[in-house]
Amino acid sequence: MPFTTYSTHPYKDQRPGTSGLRKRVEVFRQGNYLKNFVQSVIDTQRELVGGTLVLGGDGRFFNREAIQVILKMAAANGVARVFVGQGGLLSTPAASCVIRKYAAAGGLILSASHNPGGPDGDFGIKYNTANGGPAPEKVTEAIFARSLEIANFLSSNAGDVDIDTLGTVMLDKMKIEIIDPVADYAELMQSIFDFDAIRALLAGGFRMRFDAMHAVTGPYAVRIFEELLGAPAGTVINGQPLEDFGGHHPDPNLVHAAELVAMTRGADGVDFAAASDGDGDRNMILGRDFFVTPSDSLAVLAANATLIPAHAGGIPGVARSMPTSQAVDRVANALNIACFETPTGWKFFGNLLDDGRIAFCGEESFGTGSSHVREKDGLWAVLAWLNVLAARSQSVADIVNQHWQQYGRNYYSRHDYEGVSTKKANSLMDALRARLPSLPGTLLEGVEIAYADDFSYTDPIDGSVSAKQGIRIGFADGSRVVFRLSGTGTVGATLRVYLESYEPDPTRQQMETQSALARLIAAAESVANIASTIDRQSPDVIT
Ligand code: VG1
Ligand code: CO
Repeated sequence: MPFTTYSTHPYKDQRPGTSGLRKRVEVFRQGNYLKNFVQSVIDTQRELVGGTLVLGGDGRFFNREAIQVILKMAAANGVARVFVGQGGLLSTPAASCVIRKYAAAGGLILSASHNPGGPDGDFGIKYNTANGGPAPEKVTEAIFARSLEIANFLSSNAGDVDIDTLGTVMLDKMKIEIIDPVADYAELMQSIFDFDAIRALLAGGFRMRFDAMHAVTGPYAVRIFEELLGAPAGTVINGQPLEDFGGHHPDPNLVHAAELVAMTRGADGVDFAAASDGDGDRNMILGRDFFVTPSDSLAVLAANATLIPAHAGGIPGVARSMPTSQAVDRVANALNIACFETPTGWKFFGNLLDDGRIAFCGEESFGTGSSHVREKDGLWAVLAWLNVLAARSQSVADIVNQHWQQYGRNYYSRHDYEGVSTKKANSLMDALRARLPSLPGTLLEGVEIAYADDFSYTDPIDGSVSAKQGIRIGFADGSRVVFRLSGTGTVGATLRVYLESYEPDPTRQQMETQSALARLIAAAESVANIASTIDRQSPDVIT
């Protein structure tokens, strides 16, 4: 017998959320938790049998162990070939690139994204389909349903595989190709951007830093920025992937990338700085003394798309997740191209990208990307900005300020209340839902509510409907407050309150964001009674 069967324990709480299955490491290590998920994927995604699987992760604690488990299960289940990133590494966008390039049936990506790692941190796994994108809801629902009923799984008795040496090895009858995790991705980037122009920019005294946050993008950034584009050694900081990310949150925002932000301050500040998250799909963009919000970043890149060689002929359309600011809508309107509003989560962009309706898309949560892969892509966003900066020979601040003058500024902020009791968070949302029909036409903090709804999305390509995606309250002056609960947290519930106002007048575009949004912050409190319902006086994180 080439393999053994074991009994499994179905875990009823493992429904994959916004972005795959995410739990504490200790949960993944208990019993057959990981194996149950993997067998459920193989049982429901039958194209894997006799097909090709892509496998890699962000290098966090348990990554290497999980890869060995998955390889043995893939072999016993009849997967024909697996591409594994050397050392078990593949960033999320690179995995998407490799799935597409080698026409794999799908991929398993090991990451809990920006959540902390280490033995006491989080682990995660997600399945991407043949288009390179996150599994759509009908696939994740099928995997979940299967996980509740499976009684056994298949695993080879073979020993561990050396995943650190490039080349081909066999595991029973399955072929394993250990690939350079960077090569295919770097080649794709060179086919999109003007590397010569960026090389000239970096050779001309322009100073940049990239913070890999001890996560997966380190090797990618060193190869692309320092080796291919000639940036000086030291341009990439925290470039060594570590199992616990050096004890930090690999989350590229103003709080967790404070060291990088400090490098952009004052007369000695660098011209450009950027950071990426655990699995390399998020990005933060900074200029000297300047933070570009992710919503503005998407709008600016869309407005400047034709400066990027791959998009010189223009883009067909753009998309943003519902809570993302409407800055990009104004650009789409001016360019007379399509603009789609989708639920939170990259999977909702997949059909629009596959169908050629959009080329750029983004989320307020530091996610930006394009049609080159089916995941958001941190380094793509950084290269897109470098390409625009090289073509325009202006500072980051000048480019964004000019953008606001032309299109108006969408002041934007997200307030997160973390680790809230699930019961209280649900009761806040339920109470709001109950009030929705009575809100339109009433005044809140002196401004009339134009509409109030629970966002529902009908996919224009396959007609699938995703309901209850977050509560939108829109005001007559174009401002908005959005309420939704996170689908990626691992402790209690996280309430996210998204605030946005529009300012067309250039003389009022230089306010501090929280002051500019003060009226909306008060409106959010008065409509949802946040403080009393969830027992919190102020948000835990403001971005
Ligand atoms: C968060 C973000 C969402 C993003 C998701 C996955 O989800 O808000 O925009 O798509 O994380 O990001 P939630 O449900 O917690 O709000 V990540 O970088 O997996 O990769
Ligand atoms: Co991520």
